[in-house]
Amino acid sequence: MTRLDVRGFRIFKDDLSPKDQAAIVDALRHVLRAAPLFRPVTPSGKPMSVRMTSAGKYGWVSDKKNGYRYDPQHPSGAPWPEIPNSILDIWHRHVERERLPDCCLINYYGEGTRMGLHQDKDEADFSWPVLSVSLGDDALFRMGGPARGGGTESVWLSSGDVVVMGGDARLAYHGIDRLRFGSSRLFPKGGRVNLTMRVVD
Ligand code: MD6
Ligand code: FE
Repeated sequence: MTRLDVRGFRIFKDDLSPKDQAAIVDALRHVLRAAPLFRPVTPSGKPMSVRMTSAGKYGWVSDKKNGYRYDPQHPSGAPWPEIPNSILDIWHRHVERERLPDCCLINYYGEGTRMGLHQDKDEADFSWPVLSVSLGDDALFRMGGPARGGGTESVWLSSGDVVVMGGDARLAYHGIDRLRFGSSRLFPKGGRVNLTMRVVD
């Protein structure tokens, strides 16, 4: 079985119409005003190349002193803004169990940005899926298995695509190798935004 057929990895190409995408971008402008993008630093002291912020009860943050974690506050000390309804609607459409996500992590990829292979494992309950929304430029998503060093497989994600990682895929290693910078017109200056919704507690 190939990696991308792993039970629990689901990709919905063009799940969001151009109109849906524009509405989400609009809602994100308000979120970014309340919670500006920042550059997290890994526990080993390296600044990440993506810039991030969050909405919801918790945001995902990292710095050298305290490492990777969920925090109820933006690094500025302000609480995170609420997750916009236009984004929660996507969760409700794909996740049957009745609970809202606690966090919508917002990742911004500029030209040359990548994200190394990682697992999402700072959450308490892996029976909840992580739902990801791609907006803007195409990105090459790579997925492996539950351990580092196994085989991997890649797929291009485009604006409006939704990925659900649950079940056996929930703890699979994954990352973004590169962008096709400027491939989308959604953001006038190019780039990609990836939203991931998570249940944290
Ligand atoms: C990205 N995505 O698409 C990075 N994590 O930019 C993720 O790291 C991710 O797509 C958990 C579940 C789905 C994802
Ligand atoms: Fe991830």
